[in-house]
Amino acid sequence: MIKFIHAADLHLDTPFHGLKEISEELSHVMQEAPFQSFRKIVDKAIKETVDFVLLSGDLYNTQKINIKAQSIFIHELERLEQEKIPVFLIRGNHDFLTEETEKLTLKLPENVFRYSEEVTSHVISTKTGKKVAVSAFSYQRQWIRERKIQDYPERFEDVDMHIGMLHGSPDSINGSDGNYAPFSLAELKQKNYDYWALGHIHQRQQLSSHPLAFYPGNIQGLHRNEKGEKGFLLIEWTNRGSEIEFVATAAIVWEEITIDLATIHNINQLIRRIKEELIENKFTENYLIHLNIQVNSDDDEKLIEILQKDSFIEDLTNQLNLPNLWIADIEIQVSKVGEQRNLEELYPEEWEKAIEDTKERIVFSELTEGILNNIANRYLGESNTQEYRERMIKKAISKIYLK
Ligand SMILES: [Mn+2]
Repeated sequence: MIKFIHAADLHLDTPFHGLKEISEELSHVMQEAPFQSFRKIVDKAIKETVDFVLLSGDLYNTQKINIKAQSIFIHELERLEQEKIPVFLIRGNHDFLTEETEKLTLKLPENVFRYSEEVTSHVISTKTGKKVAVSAFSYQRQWIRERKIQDYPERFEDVDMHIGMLHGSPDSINGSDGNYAPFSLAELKQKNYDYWALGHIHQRQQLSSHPLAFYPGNIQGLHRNEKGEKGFLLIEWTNRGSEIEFVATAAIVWEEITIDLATIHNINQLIRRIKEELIENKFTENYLIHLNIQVNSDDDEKLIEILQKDSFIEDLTNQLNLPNLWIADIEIQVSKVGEQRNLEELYPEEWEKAIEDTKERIVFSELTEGILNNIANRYLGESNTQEYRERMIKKAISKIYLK
């Protein structure tokens, strides 16, 4: 049996700038969160006495060198070195290494195999004498449009297990946007490897069962679109079958709740309702909550006004009084507009067309230039996707009705 850990997308030095506006404490907690998650991965590697650890790219959030982040990361790798656990790592599109940044990169401990931009293979022997080959490459620039998959050698015949590490996205998920070392399932299959340790896509998923190919997802949710448990995969592999276990390590989990204001008549009821919802879902400790509030134009105006105040998040957090639970933001969604004659009814075709036009990336970008794009990137690390544009348009429509 060969036992190993597969993690990816550590994004250790993510800045979480905008969170300072919510709370200093939260900003600090979030900055520490990816490191804490990685520490737990190392703890588990040692506890389980794994044969090796695979880190499939985006170890850091940017290619800018952050000495402190490097030092903490290396300190953890040294703990693995003391236990004689080898580490295989690659750089991804976020933390690609150039000749320039290489000069400022701290030396990694002896147990670490770091890959260069050429696909190369390292072979090790595990404690029980099993031979394992690991083939991989690192990014040296942000975008890799070549099909690097074609440079991977075919499965070595003289090893017990052959693993491919690849930071990239498959054609099936990627569509036409092949900027991240695109590959197809057929290409993976052709290599005849035993396991593909993928990285880049932050949503945990199994891409294939023959060969085994997994994205473990990132180790800490970075924004509200990265909800739920985050962590790594622990694999016990034999050539007859494998056990693959997901282990949650994220220090803070992003979640979302929705409250309907229709049955709520005062602030105390609202706070109680939110608290109940959090407790019911067990979102009580180490959670960062995105709160949706559905309102109707008939709902109490004063209550809606309070919800829109910047200070409300802080007041609410204090009132909830749950340890290590933060409300990240409040989104007011207008579900009905009551009796009021609205634009949508008065000019249905124009309304429809305006919304459709606005959904287009270019129109949206022009309209929101310097406002939404900046805020979104700085605040939540969001990018200008279809989903994001639709959400922002919905939010803007709510604002019209709420005045
Ligand atoms: Mn990533």
